[in-house]
Amino acid sequence: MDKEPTNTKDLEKQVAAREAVKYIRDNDIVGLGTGSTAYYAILEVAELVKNGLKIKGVPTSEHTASLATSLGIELLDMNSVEYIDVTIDGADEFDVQLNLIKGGGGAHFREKIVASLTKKEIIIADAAKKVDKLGKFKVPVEIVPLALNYVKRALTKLGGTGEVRMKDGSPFITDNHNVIIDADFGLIEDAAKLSESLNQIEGILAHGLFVNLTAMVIVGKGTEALTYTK
Ligand code: ABF
Repeated sequence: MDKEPTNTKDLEKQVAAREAVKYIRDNDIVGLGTGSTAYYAILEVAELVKNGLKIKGVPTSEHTASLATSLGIELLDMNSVEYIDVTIDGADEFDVQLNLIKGGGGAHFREKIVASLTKKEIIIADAAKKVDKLGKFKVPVEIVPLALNYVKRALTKLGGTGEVRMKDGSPFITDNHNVIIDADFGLIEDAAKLSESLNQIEGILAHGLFVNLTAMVIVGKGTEALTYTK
């Protein structure tokens, strides 16, 4: 990817990223998100490190880990921290309650662990990610392959239909060596309730509904940064 935006949407992502990094302080442990929006935040964090801030990063994917390392950001394993001060990550959709659908990039398991460790979870997005009701974007569900057919039937009972995510003609395999079903539940009336139901299904490692995990969402709109809080 280019370090400088080449279109309006990427400019909006950079605008949101530059606003989000204002919340980072010296000696912070920073969760590093995954995706094309979080990419701009990682570039900004690398600039802070170059300017002398003593920041350590916890990556949410192997891709983010290699990008951050290449930019000179020292990384920590999520098992080596008891909390993360600030995380900056992307999302596929967010609503007015700051509930999210994440996982379009297949990283939502590690993103959810990092978010659960994080004191201030900041989501950055372009304006198109804001929705009245979650669900137009299908809910990514990471599944242990051994349990695939059991989980697929359980999802159907919950009203969610979907097929295994494919990439280049084969099942997409996550960093954690699992597969993903992008489950279509239609527009979701109660994200918290559906999240709880999905949490009960054995064999699901993580799903992409992020409920009550987000402190704020920062949206780039043109050259302006709009901040949504609860
Ligand atoms: C990651 O970035 C995922 O959770 C989410 O699905 C994706 C959004 O990607 P992008 O920023 O490229 O739209 O956080």
